[in-house]
Amino acid sequence: MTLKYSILLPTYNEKDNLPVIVYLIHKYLEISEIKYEIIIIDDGSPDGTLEVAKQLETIYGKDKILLRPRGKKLGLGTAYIHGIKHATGDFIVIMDADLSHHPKSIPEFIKKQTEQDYDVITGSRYIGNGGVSGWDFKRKLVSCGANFISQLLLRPKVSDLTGSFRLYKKPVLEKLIETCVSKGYVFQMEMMVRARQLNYTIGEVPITFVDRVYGESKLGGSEIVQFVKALLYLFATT
Ligand SMILES: Nc1nc2c(ncn2[C@@H]2O[C@H](COP(=O)(O)OP(=O)(O)OP(=O)(O)O)[C@@H](O)[C@H]2O)c(=O)[nH]1
Ligand SMILES: *[C@@H]1O[C@H](CO)[C@@H](O)[C@H](O)[C@H]1NC(C)=O
Ligand SMILES: [Mg+2]
Repeated sequence: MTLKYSILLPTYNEKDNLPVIVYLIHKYLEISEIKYEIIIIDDGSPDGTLEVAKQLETIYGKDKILLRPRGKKLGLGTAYIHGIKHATGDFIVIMDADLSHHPKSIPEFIKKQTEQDYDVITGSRYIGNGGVSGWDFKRKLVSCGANFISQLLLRPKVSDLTGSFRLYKKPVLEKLIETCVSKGYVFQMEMMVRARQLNYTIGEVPITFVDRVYGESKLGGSEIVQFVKALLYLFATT
């Protein structure tokens, strides 16, 4: 039996990025002979992302591209939950659609997963030849700082806590989502902390994170305050 991988792509105003990311996923997974489906969860993007997605559905076929749109912007956390409900794969890959996460890593995640039958594989900017590209000093400082403090407080033995490029066994992801309480930025971090608590095995693969080309970054003061609050909450309750 061939294993199937469901790739969740949540989108909000990604009309320029979506055709590129879908093409790259197709390219890298076809050459590795990996069976997959792409689930696009668009939240009523005003830029017409859904129209672009419909064209992609025609090009690649309804078995490869599944459109599961929602009427309005309801947030990333619930977008994943919505996507998982429609996933038919044995594994779920979660990634951003803005080209920050390169699809060439997916076959590497899969290879790593099969090595020791890991429950979760996480992309890491902080091991091996992983890294970031296109970030200014402030963004690097905030990201490294957030990761460092989280490591110190939570000790999860995962080098990149705040990343969001990951592969999960489907039942493991369902269990983790059920267990997690937080929303927003800290959600990814809590997933790793809970995974450790539940004794799931986690493998790491180095990735290079590339800053989005189109659109502004949303990381501001209020996100940082929110992050610290949520971090302290996790620290106090786990
Ligand atoms: N469906 C859905 N997708 C979203 C929502 N918010 C963000 N996304 C998508 O989730 C992914 C990650 O969001 P980004 O906006 O890139 O967040 P980020 O990487 O922290 O910030 P940037 O610096 O702007 O890249 C992208 O593919 C977005 O299009 C939402 O409310 N609903
Ligand atoms: C995880 O493993 C530890 C140590 O072996 C054990 O004490 C704990 O009960 C386990 N937790 C779960 C949820 O299985
Ligand atoms: Mg992004």
